[in-house]
Amino acid sequence: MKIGILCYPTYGGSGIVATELGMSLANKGYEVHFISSALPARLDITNPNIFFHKVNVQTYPLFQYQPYDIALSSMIYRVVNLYKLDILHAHYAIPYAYAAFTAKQMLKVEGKDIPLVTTLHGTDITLVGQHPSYKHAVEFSINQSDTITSVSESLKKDTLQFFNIKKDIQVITNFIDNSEFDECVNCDRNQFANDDEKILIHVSNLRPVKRIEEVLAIFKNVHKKIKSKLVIIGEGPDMEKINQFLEENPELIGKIRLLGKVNDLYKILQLSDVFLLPSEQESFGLAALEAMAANTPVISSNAGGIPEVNIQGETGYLAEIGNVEAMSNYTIKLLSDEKLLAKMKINAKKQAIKFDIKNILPIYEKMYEETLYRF
Ligand code: GMT
Repeated sequence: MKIGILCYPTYGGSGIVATELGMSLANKGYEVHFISSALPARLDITNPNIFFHKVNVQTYPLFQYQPYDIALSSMIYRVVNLYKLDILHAHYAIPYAYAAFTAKQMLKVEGKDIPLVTTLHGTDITLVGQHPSYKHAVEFSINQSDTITSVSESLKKDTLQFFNIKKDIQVITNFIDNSEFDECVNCDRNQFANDDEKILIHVSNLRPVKRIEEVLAIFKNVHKKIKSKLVIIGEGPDMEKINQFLEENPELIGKIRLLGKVNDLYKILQLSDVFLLPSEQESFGLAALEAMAANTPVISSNAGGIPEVNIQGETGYLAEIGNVEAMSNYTIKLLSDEKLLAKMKINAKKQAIKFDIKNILPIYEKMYEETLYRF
């Protein structure tokens, strides 16, 4: 089967899921064509079954906004024709489902067509997609997809609540390749903390929805009771809030490490004791799953699909969105009880194994086959 994957190339969750899915399919012998504005961050282009097609946007002074979606539709149309693709898989409704629909119309004029799968990832439904300036086109293009999948039950529910969707939505969760989380060799915990200190970690794109100010507030509370350090990985618009916090809390300077984007994320997760995820919205929480695969329990909010991944009292603890006190108390409880921490680390890993790529990839394969069969 020849599959075209349309995705964002950046470190965001949807791009990572699309890339890891495509690479796993390529390893199984599928021919996978990535269509994106840049080479996806984790894509191994040396695999002979993987092809990358860059969407070229020509800039022209007349345009205040360059017409990316037209260039994208054009590229999808060209790749489908040139490489005789069997199926298209759009990751994130905006603009991928819409651009793929347009490409399908171009093909139809020539008496051809191709089935389209759209995977909804989260903010395309819960945040951006609902905005009046996008809503109608998003709803239309989701309904025009031949198969719709969402990454959690919670996102499916939100999609059905916010949009008038006329087709079934299949839930196929995020996944993780546990083989990439082998025992940590040459891992030096002392790079981040002294032997008597615990390591708290947060990984995100530091957008407002991640509530970095709550990560900092939780750490402040925890640090009063437990010797600890906070490691923050990622870059984004709310980075400035961290500096502001340090200006207001100079006693914590040197206790918080901001690492930006890193290549050895798994290694650092494996060195950590607890992962903080107080998000306001989270369709699934891939970052939490990555932490669990690295034996790290999660203290989180109960937003969106997080409770489908982080299990209360088993793999970590959850509290109402915004309840910093509860999340702080849970973290203190966990970090001050070595037995509990050891047990939750094991439980976290067990949970990550349930979401292993080996279990989820066959669901995607079956979904492609069924889509082709129905088409
Ligand atoms: O979390 C982000 O802001 C990135 C975003 C994306 O679209 O790239 O992630 C979303 O998709 C991930 C993969 O399916 C999910 O695990 C994240 O929970 C989801 N983020 C939100 O819903 C905020």
